[in-house]
Amino acid sequence: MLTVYTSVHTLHTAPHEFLDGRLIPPYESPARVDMILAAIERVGLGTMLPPRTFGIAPVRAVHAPDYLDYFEHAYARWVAAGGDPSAVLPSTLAVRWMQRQSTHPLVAPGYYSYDLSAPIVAGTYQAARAAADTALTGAALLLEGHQQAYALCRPPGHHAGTDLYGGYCYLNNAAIAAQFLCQAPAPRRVAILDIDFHHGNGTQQIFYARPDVLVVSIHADPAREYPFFAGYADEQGAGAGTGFNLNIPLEAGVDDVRYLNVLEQALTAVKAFAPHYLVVSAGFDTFGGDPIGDFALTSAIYPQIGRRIAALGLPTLVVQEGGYAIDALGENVAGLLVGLINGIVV
Ligand code: SP5
Ligand code: ZN
Repeated sequence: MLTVYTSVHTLHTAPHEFLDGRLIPPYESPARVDMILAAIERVGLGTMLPPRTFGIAPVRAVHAPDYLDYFEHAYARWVAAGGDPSAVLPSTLAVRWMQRQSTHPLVAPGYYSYDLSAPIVAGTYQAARAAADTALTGAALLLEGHQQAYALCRPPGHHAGTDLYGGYCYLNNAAIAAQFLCQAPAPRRVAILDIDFHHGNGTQQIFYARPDVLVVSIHADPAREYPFFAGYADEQGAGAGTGFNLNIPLEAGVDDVRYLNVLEQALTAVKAFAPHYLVVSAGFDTFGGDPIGDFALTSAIYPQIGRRIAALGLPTLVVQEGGYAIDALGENVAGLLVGLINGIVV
């Protein structure tokens, strides 16, 4: 499996996050990547490539210019204005009938983010850009004829929308890669399958009115789990995109048998769309041991998920999203990748 990776992700290390009123150590940490790298080496999964640099254009194809300008300069401007140097985190959020713009360095974070779990530190922008380049490199490998690639992205991306960040996500790596695949060389249909425990609200928003990108997400019912305010089954797309967004919200305690059943349903929708490319937003917080998930999947399921995805026979880019059971994360990721390799139809 061609794996795209760079150590630039270490420039992003959040000092903390807020959860249920408590300031706690971040679940999303650089150690996650160390575990994944170690497992990939252990299993001997093959070639590791550094990302190429694509510049800002493919990022701008997904995210708003004012959002990118804010994000690039957020930390320096925050510190210069007297914000705590440990990280950018807003005190006031723009919600519902209070959505006027503010460019004040201490206030803009509350306009561009929607929760208190995505702090910005000095290297966050650079790390997020490197993660986007990592996903784009994986997409380029598909365009060059490779059947599969794995983008070891960090920070993750699927909660980031066109102009909004949160949930440990700043730039939507999977969406940026999918958009890149849509355009080159001719118009193409791309399916995104999101198997992170949490609904991919950012990805949904980015492609909600688009008929050329199918978004399918299997996740914890938002009535009970993050991101709470999106991810219901009746969110099916808008305008020309109606029918091209499929949410499959699930109950707590989902086990391997139940999950594979639901996966079949998701894969049937992907197949019916007949995409040219598949992008998988791969989160591993579906694992039973995950500290912030409530599914009951075992490590044995990930190779089976990989096999079934590969059986679609589509050029497939796997983009790393969540997964916080650090001790099992490497095994689970490697399991998915091994399943993908073994499932290739010849
Ligand atoms: C990329 C990704 O997986 N982001 C997830 C962000 C989730 N942040 C909020 C977590 C809420 C957890 N609540 C349940 C705690 C159970 N002990
Ligand atoms: Zn997640």
